[in-house]
Amino acid sequence: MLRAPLIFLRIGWAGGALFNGGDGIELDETGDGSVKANVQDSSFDQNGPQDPADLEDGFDIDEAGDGDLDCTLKNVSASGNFDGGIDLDEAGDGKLIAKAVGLSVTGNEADGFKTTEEGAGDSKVTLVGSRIVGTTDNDGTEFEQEAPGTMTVKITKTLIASNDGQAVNIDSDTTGTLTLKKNTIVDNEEPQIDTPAGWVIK
Ligand SMILES: [Ca+2]
Ligand SMILES: [Ca+2]
Ligand SMILES: [Ca+2]
Ligand SMILES: [Ca+2]
Repeated sequence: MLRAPLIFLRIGWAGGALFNGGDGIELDETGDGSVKANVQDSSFDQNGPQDPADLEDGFDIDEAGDGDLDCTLKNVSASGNFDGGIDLDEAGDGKLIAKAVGLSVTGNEADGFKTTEEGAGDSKVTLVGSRIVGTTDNDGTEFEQEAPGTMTVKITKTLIASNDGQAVNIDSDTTGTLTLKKNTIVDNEEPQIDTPAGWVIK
């Protein structure tokens, strides 16, 4: 039996990508396999100005077809990018798992931290001890989920402040649970927490 291929991305020890014209990191996977990313102590700042009609992100992973996207970020910075800070997309069959601890996302133009799950599969997002501050033209965080599947978002000990949009924008056509504990959520431009009808907020 053939095993589905796996792309394993590992960046650490003061790695990263700074001051690039395009994305800091862009990884597009389109086959049957999964993407597993483990990134720590790295910075993806000030990227993306090259094409004014298509500005780009600090850290951008797209997974498509069968397979999962599983991304862990520890002590990562994605700030001052000309589009979004962190942008994780899973499509087709498979689930999205995103965990960020000590993430610092400041002064990006678009969403600071965004995840998207499409097609069959669940979505689980965990954000701990992080700073999501000062987007200039979009939400602090945005989490998207498409049926079928369920979604769990848990945000703990995180500052979400002064973003030019919503603090937490959940766009889901399925049920889900948002858990918020010990966060500071202040001075965002639009109503600060936005969840779909029927969601459970703890
Ligand atoms: Ca795939
Ligand atoms: Ca997939
Ligand atoms: Ca999926
Ligand atoms: Ca789904």
